[in-house]
Amino acid sequence: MAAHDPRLVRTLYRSLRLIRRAEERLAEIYPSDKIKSPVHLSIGQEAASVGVCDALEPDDVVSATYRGHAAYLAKGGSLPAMIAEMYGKATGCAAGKGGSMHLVSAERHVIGASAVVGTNIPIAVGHALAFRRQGRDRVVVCFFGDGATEEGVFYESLNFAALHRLPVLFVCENNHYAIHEPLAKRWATDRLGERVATYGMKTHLVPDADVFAIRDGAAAAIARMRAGGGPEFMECRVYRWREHVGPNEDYDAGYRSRDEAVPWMDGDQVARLAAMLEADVRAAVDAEVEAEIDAAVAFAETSPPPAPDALFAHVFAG
Ligand SMILES: Cc1ncc(C[n+]2csc(CCOP(=O)(O)OP(=O)(O)O)c2C)c(N)n1
Ligand SMILES: [Mg+2]
Repeated sequence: MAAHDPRLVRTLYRSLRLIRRAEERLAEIYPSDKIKSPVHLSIGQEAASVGVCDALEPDDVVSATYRGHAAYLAKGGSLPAMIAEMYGKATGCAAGKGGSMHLVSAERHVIGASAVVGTNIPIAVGHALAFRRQGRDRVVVCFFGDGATEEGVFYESLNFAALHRLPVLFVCENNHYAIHEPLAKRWATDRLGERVATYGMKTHLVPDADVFAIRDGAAAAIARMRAGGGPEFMECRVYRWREHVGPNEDYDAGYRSRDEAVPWMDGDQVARLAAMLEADVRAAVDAEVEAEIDAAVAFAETSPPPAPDALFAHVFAG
């Protein structure tokens, strides 16, 4: 296999490592009750967001879910604003009103997320329709989970996007579970790409969370989309290492075993890319990441809470 460009390895590693370490820190902080919202961690799943977002231009749009820390950060969303948001502070990316499930970054074109499964999909398609009508070559990436593919609106959105050849890359982060329900109890076949292909779009499967395969697949799809090739679909199989919601592991909860997780942990992309770097490069990245996280936590801790009258801003009724 050809060696990967060391600059690319460094870039992807930095993003993977930042997301991993930020979420590990959030998990440590969580029991203190400083974080005022539920947290759905992406630990173990980071490669999907990092690989895809590396293939995007700054102006491209990302639409994520309530499990959205990784996509928000991979697209360049501010870490201090993310942690402040989780603390419910005025400096949060949604002014402290949304919490972990509603990350947003207008500057980085991360559109507002929703806790309602599947609802970001038609909104992402709407953005792609707007770009098409404006004659712009910006693209939209829409992230969602395997459970979201069971929502009717997923299929309506595929159909509409394919019919109008809209520039949207649908990315399913298939972590094999919707809360505690495994795929085998939900789908008669796991051939998701084949189902999607019948709507008239190219589909891709990355079965092992390989961040380079995800990045290269996304880059090729996005280049075709910019040239008017219409939507594409990518399934990234990943594994959620922690509980569905919250900071802990839950291998004793009765719905899965640690044995199932072991091959995914052995294939961890953060460790894989760390091992590809020269020791001094890796140490420098790690130190930068820790300093960035320390500063972001300090920012959240010292930021003011929203003023009481902020309750009446951004509401429909006066
Ligand atoms: C429309 C809707 N139905 C049910 C729920 C409850 N719910 C929250 S997360 C979730 C699981 C979704 O699984 P998946 O799409 O695979 O995403 P994951 O949490 O695995 O990232 C469900 C059913 C919801 N939030 N919205
Ligand atoms: Mg899932």
